[in-house]
Amino acid sequence: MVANKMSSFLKWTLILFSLVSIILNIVLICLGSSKAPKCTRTPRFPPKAKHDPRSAVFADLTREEYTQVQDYMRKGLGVSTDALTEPSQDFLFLIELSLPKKASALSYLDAGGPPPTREATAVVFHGTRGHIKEYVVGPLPDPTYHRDVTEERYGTQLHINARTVTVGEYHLLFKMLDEQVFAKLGALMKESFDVDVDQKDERRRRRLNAFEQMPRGRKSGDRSTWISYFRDVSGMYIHPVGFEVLVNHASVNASDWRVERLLYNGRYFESVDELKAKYAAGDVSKIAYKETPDYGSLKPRSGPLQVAPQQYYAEGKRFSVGGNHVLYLDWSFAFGLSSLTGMRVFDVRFGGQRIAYELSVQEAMSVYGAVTPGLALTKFLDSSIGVGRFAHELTRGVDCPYDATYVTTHRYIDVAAPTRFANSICVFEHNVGQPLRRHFADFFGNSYGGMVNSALVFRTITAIGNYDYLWDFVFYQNGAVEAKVHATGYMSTSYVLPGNEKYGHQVADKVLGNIHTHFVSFKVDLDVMGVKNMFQTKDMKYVNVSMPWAPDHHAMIPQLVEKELKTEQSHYLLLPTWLLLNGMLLPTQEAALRYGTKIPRYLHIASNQLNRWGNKRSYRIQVITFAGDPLPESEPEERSMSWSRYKVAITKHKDKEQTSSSLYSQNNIWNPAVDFSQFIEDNENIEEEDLVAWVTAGFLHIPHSEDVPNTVTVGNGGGVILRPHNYFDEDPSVNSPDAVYIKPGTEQSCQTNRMACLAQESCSPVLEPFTYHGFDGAMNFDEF
Ligand SMILES: [Cu+2]
Repeated sequence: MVANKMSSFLKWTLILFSLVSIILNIVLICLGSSKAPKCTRTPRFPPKAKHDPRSAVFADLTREEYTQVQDYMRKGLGVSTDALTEPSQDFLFLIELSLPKKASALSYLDAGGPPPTREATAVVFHGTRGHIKEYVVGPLPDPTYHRDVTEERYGTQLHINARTVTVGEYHLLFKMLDEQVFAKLGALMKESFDVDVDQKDERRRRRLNAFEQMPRGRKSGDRSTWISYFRDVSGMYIHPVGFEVLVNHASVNASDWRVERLLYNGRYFESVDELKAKYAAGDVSKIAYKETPDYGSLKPRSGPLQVAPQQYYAEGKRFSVGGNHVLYLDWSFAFGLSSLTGMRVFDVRFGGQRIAYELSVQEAMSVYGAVTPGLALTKFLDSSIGVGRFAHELTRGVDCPYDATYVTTHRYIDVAAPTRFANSICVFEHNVGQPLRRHFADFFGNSYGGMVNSALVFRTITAIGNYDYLWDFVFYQNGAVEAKVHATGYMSTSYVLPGNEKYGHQVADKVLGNIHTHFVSFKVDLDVMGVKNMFQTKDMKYVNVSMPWAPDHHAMIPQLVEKELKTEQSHYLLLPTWLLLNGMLLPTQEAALRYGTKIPRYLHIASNQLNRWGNKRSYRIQVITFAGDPLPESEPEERSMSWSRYKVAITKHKDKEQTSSSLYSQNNIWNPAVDFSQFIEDNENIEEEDLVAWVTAGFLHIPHSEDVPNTVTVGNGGGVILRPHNYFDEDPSVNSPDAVYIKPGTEQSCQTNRMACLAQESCSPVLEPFTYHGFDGAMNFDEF
């Protein structure tokens, strides 16, 4: 009985305790949440300006517009839009926005002129006729005309072999290699690479993956490609197996294609049959298959632990994305993402005043060194594959801050229908982790004044084959804007063979990380107080000066050296070198500043308008680069990358000179459709003209073991900062509401220091759920 009573007492005590505990928990949670309410999603203050719908003139085509142009081209020209169209047919490869002429865009934006006609560029690979055509199709949204602009844009016809290798051509190439190479080398494949060519079940068949060398041959019209093979594991690019095949696919008819050469374990063979016979006869040093560790995998080797710090918007976002127009504090700009050239912004304004008409990526190029054919002659020009084409979804909290604004884009390149790339651009404001400016007044009149460096980042990341490029445009509150690139992803590697050690470092068993350069071309069309600008340089020199108060005392004192450069290139470049070498001519100034020459440290696009202090208002072009040497001009491929000769080259703006490179440069590298050096050959006057600065930045990459599995972004980048220089009368960030000022006695006041009240005002972030659709637009050759 007693025991029973005791147990009932215990039961009720426990129930009571549980109830009290639940109520206490609810109270505590409520108290907690009242302390930290959810952060507002709506901005505390509306943007200073309104979105400008006219920025739509720079907007990429919508999905509907792509479809309209596709329909028009299919019906009007009878071109195929099938993804597996063969090279011998006529294939609609690309549809892109055709940019408006600058004069008509400016008339529309600034002078109330009519909107420029919205048009698309359509690229057709006319396999039936042996050439490539670029058409302008318009007006959008309901096209009624098309015009062949090939000759107008490039001054030449484009041979069909200047085309990018399409999915349709790859499909045929892989089929041919399966039939003519792999099927015939069963024993070698099994013993050397554990590849079972007879396995009928595709999903169970172990295979090798292909990666190509470019350019494809030695002269115009060639289309012979060395294909290197890699293990079919994650991070295939760092698993070369020592097997490479040279395929001639110059004919548009796949039946004419043939294997011209093979490389196996460092030895060359004329044909598959020769390799097969010599292998069977034991006349070949064999590669014995060995299971390799999965060192290229990006699977975490430890589970998630404590989350890294997160930034959130305590009072809503201070920027706004409306259509393709962005507003951020004093900044505004329009944006686009070209399949070919990548990220670009237009009509960039600070305080309502246009600073740049266009700031864009043009090309990403690299030159490799190796002993193996797969990388020995490799010069990649990524815009021929598409610098912006592979902008897949950005991962929240990794590729961009979790709570960034994400923009979905559409593209039409080598597809059957426009492709949607969800969340492929991100925009965010963040604290870059250092003050923009600050001073602590110690000795007299104690005070502290400072301002956080909170800047807007506009980003996309494009995974072009092995490498992933981060493209950032950063807008700072002092009126500076930065364009930069960082490389990550997998480096290209080759199989370790004798003599290869000159070309890099070994990074895994039989794997060499090969030396290469990264060069990136940016177009910087600054308009400083209008389009009439000049190019100025500034630097320093030490001058032996006598001191005014003691004339016999001389000292070397640094002085400012200012110059205005009046023509696109110097006259001396047009004269024989011996004149220069003999010192008979002093080089005059040139606005095409070659790498390897002494370049003034300050480069400016300036206006004749003066600031309050009588100085020419200007923007400085500060190039951040660790580029390797440009390819010697004696090389026949150099003309395709002649932009990379110059750290900065200034040209007079021309609509015809829209890009420094072209879609056709890679596959006709010896006779390119665009040779940048010709932009400056006419040596035009650049005084009081509309100027464009073409900037080359990059880095020399000597791969090392820490490039496994991935090259990291830290230190692997380059870019250009455009900084106001006598443009304003003082630093415009003095007007920023982020500025903080503290005097003795005001340490706790929030009047000029929001930080003092942050602890009381804190809120908990409202986050979007995590989603990922990155695989939606991915290429997958397994499916063909
Ligand atoms: Cu690299």
